[in-house]
Amino acid sequence: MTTATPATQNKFERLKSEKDGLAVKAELEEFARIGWEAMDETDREHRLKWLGVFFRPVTPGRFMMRFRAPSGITNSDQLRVLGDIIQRYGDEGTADITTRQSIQLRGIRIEDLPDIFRKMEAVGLTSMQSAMDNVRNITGSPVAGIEAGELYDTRAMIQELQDRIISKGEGNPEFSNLPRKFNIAIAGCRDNSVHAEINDLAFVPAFKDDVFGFNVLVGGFFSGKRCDAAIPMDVWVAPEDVVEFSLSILRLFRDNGLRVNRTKARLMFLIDEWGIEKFRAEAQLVHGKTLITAAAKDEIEWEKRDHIGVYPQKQAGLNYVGLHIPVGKLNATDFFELARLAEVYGTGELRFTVEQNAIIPHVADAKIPTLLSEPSLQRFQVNPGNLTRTVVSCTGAQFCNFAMIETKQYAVSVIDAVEAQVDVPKPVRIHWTGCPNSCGQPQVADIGLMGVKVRKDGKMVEGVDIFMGGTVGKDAKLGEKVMKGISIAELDGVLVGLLVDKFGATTKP
Ligand code: SRM
Ligand code: SF4
Repeated sequence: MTTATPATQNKFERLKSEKDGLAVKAELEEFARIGWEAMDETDREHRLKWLGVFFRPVTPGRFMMRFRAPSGITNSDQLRVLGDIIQRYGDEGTADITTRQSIQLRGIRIEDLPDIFRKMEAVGLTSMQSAMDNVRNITGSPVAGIEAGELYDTRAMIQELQDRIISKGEGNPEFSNLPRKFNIAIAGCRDNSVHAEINDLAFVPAFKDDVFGFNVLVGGFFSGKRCDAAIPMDVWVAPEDVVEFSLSILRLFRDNGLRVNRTKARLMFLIDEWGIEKFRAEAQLVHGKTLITAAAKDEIEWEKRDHIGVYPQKQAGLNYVGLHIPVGKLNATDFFELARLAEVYGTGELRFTVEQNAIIPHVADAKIPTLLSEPSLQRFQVNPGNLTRTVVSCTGAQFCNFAMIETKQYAVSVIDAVEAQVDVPKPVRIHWTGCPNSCGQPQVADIGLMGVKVRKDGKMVEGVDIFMGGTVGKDAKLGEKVMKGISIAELDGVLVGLLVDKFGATTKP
């Protein structure tokens, strides 16, 4: 492992070498007994994140928990446990669907953690290794296994990969000390509903000599300092080798990734240092077998879809129903309601999307009209406006101390204001992110909004820089900054102008 010498170690490398993050799992009862204020600061603010538990400087004493949902898949038993966990915290108990198809809960008290972990285990929920220098939730098509046009059902391989990386939720020291976070996406559909190009490791469907498999992309990432789309590795992997190949890349990154400067520790910097040919050759050595060169083209041919609405499944007589969850926000009652809907109308399964929405699969044709008449579908709509349906937003200032601005509330109020002024002929994907870390992925949006402070009339106010030109799916490309320092007060007018000029919108009388 290329570990910096102690003198040059950054703070995070030092804290990892002093004590593995996973070690705090055995100390949960003790933390619950002594309370958050008495805890060792490094355990509280950093190592707990190896269990998916985040100290929030904005709400001290009220922790956030990030769960894993491989391919975004969950079920009604898990939803009830999630609702149950936050119900006891009243208004402070809230939740968000994330831009990696998982769930975050808020309001958590340290004294409840042992009980929460027991409840999670009983329904197969895990939050292990969902933060810090670990592999994050693995994204997959939210309609895997049910989509008529899919090329490969990736659910089992994504679950197996997660199980191997975190030892089925036990926590796995083999992958608990990566140089930095690591994102993996596996696409089995033609529309790239996983944002392959912004992951450190991505698999996109491709036929090699008429055999189905995946072309591999590596090094995609966003950070405050640099954003890059993943680049082709010139490797094609058969489906049965995806899990082992991914583990080989993780071992390669773990043992060779740069660890001195944290802002240069993502996989792309190792690729920069080595060049892609050497990276490929070293990966082959770790993997222990000859890598196959990439297929000439991949099968990502469709425009991105949002899955909102009612769609027939490949299983005759069944449908999946995509519900719009405004900016991904849920409370305890919402979890219970989604669990009920999933059980009454489907099989109890519910899936999350990277657009922070939810899908109920397996709804029989005959049940569709009654489902659509459910009162909760007034809020979780199947046919929202062309702007509302595609809004994505990161956490923002309400809970994130990196944020330059509030995001989720503006995402709703500004889009409401814009939708009142224009008719937009087709969905325009607008993504909000509170700071350059880009958790809300403004660079993959039609219009991306990144929070900044703006000087107006001698005062600093909240505002955004505007990105445009991001495309996902076929010919994916990252968007670029086109306008700077637009205050929130003037934003709806600026967006109306852009929508009319660039997206064929017409102003309402
Ligand atoms: Fe993120 C840090 C929230 C997806 C890039 N991200 C954070 C922290 C943990 C910062 C903090 O401690 O406050 C945020 C927690 C705020 C909170 O209380 O919720 C945070 N990131 C999120 C989520 C919840 C945004 C959302 O509203 O959905 C997403 C959780 C995904 C998940 O389920 O695991 C989230 N973050 C992303 C993505 C998008 C993606 O993965 O597709 C990115 C860009 C892609 C990437 O990572 O390359 C992203 N987050 C970052 C970065 C910049 C990474 C870097 O290399 O510098 C940071 C800062 C860091 O890690 O030091 C960060
Ligand atoms: Fe926080 Fe910035 Fe990420 Fe938004 S983009 S969640 S403000 S770190």
